[in-house]
Amino acid sequence: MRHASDHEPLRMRNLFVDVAIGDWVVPSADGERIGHIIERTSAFVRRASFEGDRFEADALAANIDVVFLVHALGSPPNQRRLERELVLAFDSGAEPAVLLTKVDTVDDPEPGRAELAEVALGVPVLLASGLAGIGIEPIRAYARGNRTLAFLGASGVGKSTLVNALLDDKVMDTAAVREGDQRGRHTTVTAQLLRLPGEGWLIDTPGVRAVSLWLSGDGIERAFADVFALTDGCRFRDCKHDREPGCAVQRAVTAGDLDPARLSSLERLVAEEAELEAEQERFVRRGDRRGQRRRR
Ligand SMILES: Nc1nc2c(ncn2[C@@H]2O[C@H](COP(=O)(O)OP(=O)(O)OP(=O)(O)O)[C@@H](O)[C@H]2O)c(=O)[nH]1
Ligand SMILES: [Mg+2]
Ligand SMILES: [Zn+2]
Repeated sequence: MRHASDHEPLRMRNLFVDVAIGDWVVPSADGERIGHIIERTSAFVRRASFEGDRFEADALAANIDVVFLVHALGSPPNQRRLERELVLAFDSGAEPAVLLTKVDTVDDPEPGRAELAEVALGVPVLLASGLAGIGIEPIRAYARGNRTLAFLGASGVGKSTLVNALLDDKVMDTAAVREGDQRGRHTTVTAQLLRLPGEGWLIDTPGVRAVSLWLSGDGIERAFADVFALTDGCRFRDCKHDREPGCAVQRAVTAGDLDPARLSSLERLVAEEAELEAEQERFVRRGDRRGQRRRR
């Protein structure tokens, strides 16, 4: 059995096998291909792309224990992006945490932290700076018990800089973000699994622009537990939370207890998920028909 992080096995990537960083693979008898992938304990999976009618999953990391959703302080807090990431993180089977980097770039991290913590219910929010060496130990503590951590986030938020701080070594290349919009330059191009000093493993991933949903388990329900809790108070069981009388969700919006943007975000994600499920059904049916034709 070999770990997909060793560069050699990664080159065995065969067609139609979706092998991700962190996967354990069994080589074929001739050692040329991947025989099979050991069942994953967790995986952070997004939809491969927005466009086209291709129904494809993209596993960003597998067999992780803790997935850190990395955002940079100093850039405008992006609640909508974090919500999507949390859905995928809850569905991954790993434990989610939010990691706010570049704490050295702001006078007061509190406003940015509070805004993101608002949508990260029951999820720890850590502050750190890879460059200034702040908040490194608490991250390392998550690796105790030889656990595997993974960093996920947009390009330029400072994932690799943190990796270097955690490893006490410049293992990963980093590059300056663009002036003005703080966008990264996609410096990290392949995911890497690295050994942490002492114990544990760390996966650095290339920054991803789009976080499209993949088929969800209870990720949406968990990421939006506050809104789902409200729906219990709606008068009608089939309430659409739109203009029905006695809607507890709309009541919360009116009272200022629920951000209408968060509600729209939830609706968008539910719709995206429904579309994905419908697409999958079409895909399965097409597959069935093809199978039947072959049998005739
Ligand atoms: N001031 C400050 N700058 C940081 C910090 N962390 C990273 N940076 C800078 O932000 C830029 C991008 O950092 P990277 O670590 O390469 O970002 P990344 O998330 O790995 O980006 P990709 O590999 O493109 O996904 C670099 O210029 C870093 O020096 C920090 O804590 N404070
Ligand atoms: Mg990087
Ligand atoms: Zn309602």
